[in-house]
Amino acid sequence: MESFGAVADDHRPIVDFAKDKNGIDQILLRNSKGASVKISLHGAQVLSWKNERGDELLFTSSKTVLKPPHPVRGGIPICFPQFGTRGSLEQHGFARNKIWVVENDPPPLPSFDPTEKAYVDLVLKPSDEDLRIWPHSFEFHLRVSLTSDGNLTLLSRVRNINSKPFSFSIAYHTYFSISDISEVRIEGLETLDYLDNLLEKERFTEQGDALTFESEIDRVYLSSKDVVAVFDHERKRTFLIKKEGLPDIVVWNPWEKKAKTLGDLGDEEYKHMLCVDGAAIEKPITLKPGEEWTGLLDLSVVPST
Ligand code: TA6
Repeated sequence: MESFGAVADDHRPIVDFAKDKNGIDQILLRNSKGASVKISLHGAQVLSWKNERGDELLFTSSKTVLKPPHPVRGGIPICFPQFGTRGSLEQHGFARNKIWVVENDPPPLPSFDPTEKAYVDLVLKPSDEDLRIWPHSFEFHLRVSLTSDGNLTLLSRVRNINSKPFSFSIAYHTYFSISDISEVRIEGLETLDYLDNLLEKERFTEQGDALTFESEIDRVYLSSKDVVAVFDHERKRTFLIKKEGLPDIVVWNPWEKKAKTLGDLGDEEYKHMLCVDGAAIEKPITLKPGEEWTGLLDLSVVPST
């Protein structure tokens, strides 16, 4: 398993590198208060996000397969260039099953203050095989940051590298660790329309109060506000999901019956996870040659009663 060496001193964030048991590079970000984020180059998948007390904030199944081409059942798999299944692409696209590359000289980002964040820049460019499956020349630049306050941010830039125009959908399939699905509610989705994946993507309208959970849920909420809150009553903590360029929110919990069909999820583990994903699904993003899309996902945790 990986072991990271450097120790954050009182003044600067740390970026450290190691390899997992399959020899795949992982990056560990740490801030001066002791919070941390771990990312695998396999899929540029965030595997862990811990607060300064060392509490794990993301869910990872005890039965996950930590070996490509399987995406890890947990953390934050990046679903690109599509969410769901359509055409020749695999479920949720190929980006989460590819090895990304650390980028030392990314395209410049305005008004970014490196002194107050631990961050790593990763990039995915299509292989010849990818171009056969999805014939569009793109670059996906991803900056994963851990702020001095312990927020986890994913800043994505997808660029059309002089290919013909193409469209993509995207979702950051975020598995939040929760005390129990019966203790959780989501605020910020009230009165929104949603597509119900359990009912052939039929369109419905959410009622006027917070979303709670009594059974399997698999929905794409449309044109949501740029802040959504996930309250965990038992743990007295609230996840805040802030986003830009990501109009939709996916909410997914497989519940008992579906959980039993997932070989990489424990039968009872559905109780301790909830996916609430910043996404752009209903209206895929179209890029002309040379155009670039930017999306930001900013996750934080605040105490709540
Ligand atoms: O809406 C979320 C969803 O599409 C569910 O239908 C379920 O398939 C989930 O993603 C997990 O997908 P995965 O390919 O990671 O097993």
